[in-house]
Amino acid sequence: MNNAYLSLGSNIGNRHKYIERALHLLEGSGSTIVMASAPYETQPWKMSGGNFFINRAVLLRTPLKPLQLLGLMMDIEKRLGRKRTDQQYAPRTLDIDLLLYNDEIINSPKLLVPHPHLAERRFVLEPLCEIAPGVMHPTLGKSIKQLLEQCTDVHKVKLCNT
Ligand code: PH2
Ligand code: MG
Ligand code: MG
Repeated sequence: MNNAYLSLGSNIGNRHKYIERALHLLEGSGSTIVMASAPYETQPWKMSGGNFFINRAVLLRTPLKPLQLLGLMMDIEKRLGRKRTDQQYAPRTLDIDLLLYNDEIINSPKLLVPHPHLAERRFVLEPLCEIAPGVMHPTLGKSIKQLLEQCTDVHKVKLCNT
C-alpha cells in the first residue's frame, strides 16, 4: 500500500457536495481515505475574479501506482462535470491534485510529484498541515508545518463556518 496526499478544490455550484462525492468515489479501487482535513474557504489563487473555493486535503492509502491514481483522479473529475478548457486556471466543479506520493520524486510528462506549487499555496498548505504537519517534503527537506510557517502567500484561507 502507498500513502498519497491529495488536494481537492471546487468553486462552481454546490462546492461541498462535489467534494463529498469525490471523496466517496476515491474510495473505490481498494483505496481508503485515512484522514481528511476540514473544508476551508479560500480566495482564488492567481485567477482573476471567480468564486471562492472550498479546498480540503486527504490522505489516501492506495494500491494504485502514481499514473493509475492520476487516471482515477481525472476520471472522477470528469464524472463530476469538470470541463477542461484551454484556459490554465478556469473555474471548476472539481479539481483533484496529487501532492505527495510516499516520499517519491516523479518527473514524467504527465505527472510531477511533489506538486510543483505546493509550497507557494496557502490553500494547499493550511489543510495539508492539519493532517500531516510532520511529513517531510522530499525535495525541499522541510516539514509541511515549516513550509506553512514560511509561506508568503497572502490569499485568504479560512476554516469553513468560522
Ligand atoms: N486551484 C487552482 C488555481 N487557484 N485557488 C484556490 N483558492 N483553490 C484552488 O483549488 C485553486 C486556486 C488550480 O488548480
Ligand atoms: Mg489544481
Ligand atoms: Mg488539477
